[in-house]
Amino acid sequence: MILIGLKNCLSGFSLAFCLLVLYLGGTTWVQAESVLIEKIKEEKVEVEQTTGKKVTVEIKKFAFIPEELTVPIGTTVRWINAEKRQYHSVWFESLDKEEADYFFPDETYEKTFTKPGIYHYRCGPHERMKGTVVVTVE
Ligand SMILES: [Cu+2]
Repeated sequence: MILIGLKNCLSGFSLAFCLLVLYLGGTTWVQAESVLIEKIKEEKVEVEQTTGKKVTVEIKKFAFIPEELTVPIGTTVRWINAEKRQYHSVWFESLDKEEADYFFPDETYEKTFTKPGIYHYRCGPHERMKGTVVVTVE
């Protein structure tokens, strides 16, 4: 294939020019292939989303337990308010400008993480209550 291209090309141009053209053509093909591979990976990630597991974070004595959590992509995190009387919220300030709704003892809040990253959150009414969810690709 390359030899045929080289032969055709050589009929009118210098060898160096022809090799350059063939090289650039090859590079473009490699780039197209890597884009395709990325696309396949993305599709795989979508499949994983539907098979996501659930992880629970407890809210007790004005703290998120565990405070930091690492989960694979597609996981649904469920916060349960385990206080006796106190309401709280789970507010991802960088994702939502509007403060999240409060939830009361024995109530839950859920969020499914579909993109890898480090997600910091806090409780709306209690600024000192902070937590982090780290979402990994696998
Ligand atoms: Cu709170």
